[in-house]
Amino acid sequence: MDDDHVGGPHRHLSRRSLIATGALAAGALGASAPTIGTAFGGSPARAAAGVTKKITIYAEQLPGNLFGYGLAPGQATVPGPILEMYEGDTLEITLVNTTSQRLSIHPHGVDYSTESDGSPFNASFNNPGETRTYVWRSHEMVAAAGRRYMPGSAGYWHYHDHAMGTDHGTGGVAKGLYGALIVRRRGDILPSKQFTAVFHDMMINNKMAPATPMFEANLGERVEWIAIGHGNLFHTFHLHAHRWADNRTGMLEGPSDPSLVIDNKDLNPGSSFGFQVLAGEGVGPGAWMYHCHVQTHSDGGMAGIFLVRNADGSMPPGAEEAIHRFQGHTHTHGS
Ligand SMILES: [Cu+2]
Repeated sequence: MDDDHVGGPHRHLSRRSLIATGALAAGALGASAPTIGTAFGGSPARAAAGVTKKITIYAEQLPGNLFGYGLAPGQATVPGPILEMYEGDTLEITLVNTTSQRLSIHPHGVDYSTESDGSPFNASFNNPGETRTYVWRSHEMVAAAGRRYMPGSAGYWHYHDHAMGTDHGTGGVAKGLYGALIVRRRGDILPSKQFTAVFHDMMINNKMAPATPMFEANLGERVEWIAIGHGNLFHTFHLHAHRWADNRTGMLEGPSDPSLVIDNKDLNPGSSFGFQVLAGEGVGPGAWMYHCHVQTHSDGGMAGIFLVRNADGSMPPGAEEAIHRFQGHTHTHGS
């Protein structure tokens, strides 16, 4: 994955993905990984054969009473960087707390010890100014006795603070300490662009329309969305003119894949999902909306634009006008 084309030129879309070249190399070697499946009758499950990737994340205070995670000093964003690993990989995160607040980083979906839990309950957090290492492990699907398959770690997950404000990180989450965590299965198709949309209270990525992110892609580009819910409200994520399969990847495995095809999905606090679409497939370029489908929420500012440009990157007819209408649109900012 190339950082340069993840996110595009707009600052609020800036993302840095963390697919390590080492992880990609390990993926290429996956076919020769030791299998434990034969012991259970030739299952496709494999033992973990991953790599350990070490990264440093800086938690910083941002303008507007926000906080963010970043991969370098001064680079913190809301949401934080998209963190990625392959099943079997380990992510060793050195979290540098540059703030005057107690905080941590707590993942969903992966394996960790109590020391890496990120909760004050387990005395696992960074005091102000403190640096602490958190270790996130992951594993592949394994076959257990009786031919039942125990799930691997692959999924569209997320991470967030679990220590600022309260023992649950309520203050840190409210102020932007959250981001997407993707665990891929070896062989998964990689996207060319990635968007994180966090529905949190009455905001998307801690912003209300028309300041919500405008996600941009060219016609036909393979775009990956990661949707995350936070806060205290029930939300539904809806994307105009695109649809996906309600399964792990958002893609159908074949013509008879029974996965439901949807264009709207519940996005409740703590939940997350992801999917890939080909931008504008079957519908063409244009300024398409994404929004919360709880009506008072979309009216209140939980809406944004998915701008699908022409394949050559030029603006399609009507898109500028639609964007201007959106930006001049009045939102009730009610709840
Ligand atoms: Cu909502």
